[in-house]
Amino acid sequence: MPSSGSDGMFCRLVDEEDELDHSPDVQFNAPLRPLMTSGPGRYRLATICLTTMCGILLISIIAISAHYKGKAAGGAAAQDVDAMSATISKLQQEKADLQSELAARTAATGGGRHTGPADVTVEVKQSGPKTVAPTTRVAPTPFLCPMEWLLFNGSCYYISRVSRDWPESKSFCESKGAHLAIVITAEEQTFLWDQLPRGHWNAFWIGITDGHTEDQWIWVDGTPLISSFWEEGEPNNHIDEDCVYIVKTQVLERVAVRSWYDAPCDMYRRFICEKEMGGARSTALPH
Ligand SMILES: [Ca+2]
Ligand SMILES: [Ca+2]
Repeated sequence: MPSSGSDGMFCRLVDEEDELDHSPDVQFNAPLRPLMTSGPGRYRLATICLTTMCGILLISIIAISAHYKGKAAGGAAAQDVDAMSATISKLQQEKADLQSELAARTAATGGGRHTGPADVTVEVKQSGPKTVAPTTRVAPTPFLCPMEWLLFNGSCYYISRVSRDWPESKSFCESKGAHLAIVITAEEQTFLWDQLPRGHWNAFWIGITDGHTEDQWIWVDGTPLISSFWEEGEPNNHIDEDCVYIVKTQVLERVAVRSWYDAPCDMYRRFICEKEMGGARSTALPH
């Protein structure tokens, strides 16, 4: 039988199969063979079509996914670039700030030759009003003595290395803003005695004299002698002796509170200067 159109072929195939089931006839076997062989081909075609469509669909899905994935990745990368740019800008600003601070410190310290107080000044300028004022930090300490001066009970003492007569010793102390030592208490006397070196006849002028009226001892600040630390037999004005020194010899039995001697004022001896931290005393007796 001729075959034209798939619907006709399918209907005919069903009818002929029905006929074969109910009245088998060898005459129908020949025309049926081509129809039986054409069936699987049609399914194959449909399968190919579906497979192709699935393939296209799969490719489309993959392409779309890749597109959006790339887009998302691009967005993340853009965010990373923005963050890095912000970080770079911040670091550049910090670098500029540090360079400005370094320049200010260099200018304040005179090209970096000095440190200390100048650094404090820079810190105050940059920290604003909450920072402690520089005057608070650099205020002089009330009980500091000059170098080579000894501190005791609010006074600074200087023991000379050179020898002078009494007037020259007095002038030297005054040139230092001090005076020849005025010894009031046994503690002060003992302190000074302990600082003096021992020697054959180590003698040190202090600030008292009876040069104006014999045997009336007056300190260089104009106050009279009240407590004294004379050696036994002193003062004796033996050879017109109007000035006083402390003697410390090699004899260990000698003690601080018996160590004063009156002696001629033109003798060259070492001397002791004293400077009160409060500057209370002044020299009142020129000699
Ligand atoms: Ca005398
Ligand atoms: Ca004497």
